[in-house]
Amino acid sequence: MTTLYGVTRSRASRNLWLATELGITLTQVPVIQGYRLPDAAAPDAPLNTTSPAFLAISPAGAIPVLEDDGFVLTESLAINLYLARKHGGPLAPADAQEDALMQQWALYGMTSVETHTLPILYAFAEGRGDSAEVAAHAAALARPLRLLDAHLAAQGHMVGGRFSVADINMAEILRYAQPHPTLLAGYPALAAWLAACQARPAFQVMWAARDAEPA
Ligand SMILES: N[C@@H](CCC(=O)N[C@@H](CS)C(=O)NCC(=O)O)C(=O)O
Repeated sequence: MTTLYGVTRSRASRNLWLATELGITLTQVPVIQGYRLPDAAAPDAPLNTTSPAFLAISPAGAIPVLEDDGFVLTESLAINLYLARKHGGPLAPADAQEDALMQQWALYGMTSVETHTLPILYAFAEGRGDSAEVAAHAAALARPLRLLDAHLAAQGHMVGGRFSVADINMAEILRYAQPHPTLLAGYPALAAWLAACQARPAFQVMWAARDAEPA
């Protein structure tokens, strides 16, 4: 059995999207972020990232976590790369070079892009969309967004000229910037690619499940 710990309103969304693309079933255990609860330690609190039972599975105390027949893996992008490789097909790397490129983009996305898109998501959710903090993160994104726009204009997709796990990983990272009304519009190839990714039926399945969860 393959279990995914994490509510859909978390980075588990990228794993759930991939699972639907792959046609595999992940048994989802909806562990919620402790900080979203009024009292994460209360005896009647739902299973959350501070629950001893969850920490016993993953001492890192963050979601998502994958458990695949006893094999435990953290880090949402590593989980996606593992699932893609395990199940194969066009979503997975075709050779060692594609594998390396998919890792390269995952690391770039996590270190150079998500560090700026996630604060933008939070700021808009908390009514701070016009803050200096958002402006600073938007400015810091200029170089990565230029790079990604040129890459997508030339290649159409992140790796191998086809839709793959690398597109899911980067699209989910960029989704966090979408509450910003103008940021992505200046990058037409990127914006068109992101719209196409999010028009995929598997994304829509994940998005409907996310919407069905309490905010
Ligand atoms: N780099 C990690 C980040 C994991 C992470 O921070 N997850 C958040 C939810 S998206 C979390 O569990 N936060 C709970 C907490 O910090 O207590 C990944 O991509 O999986």
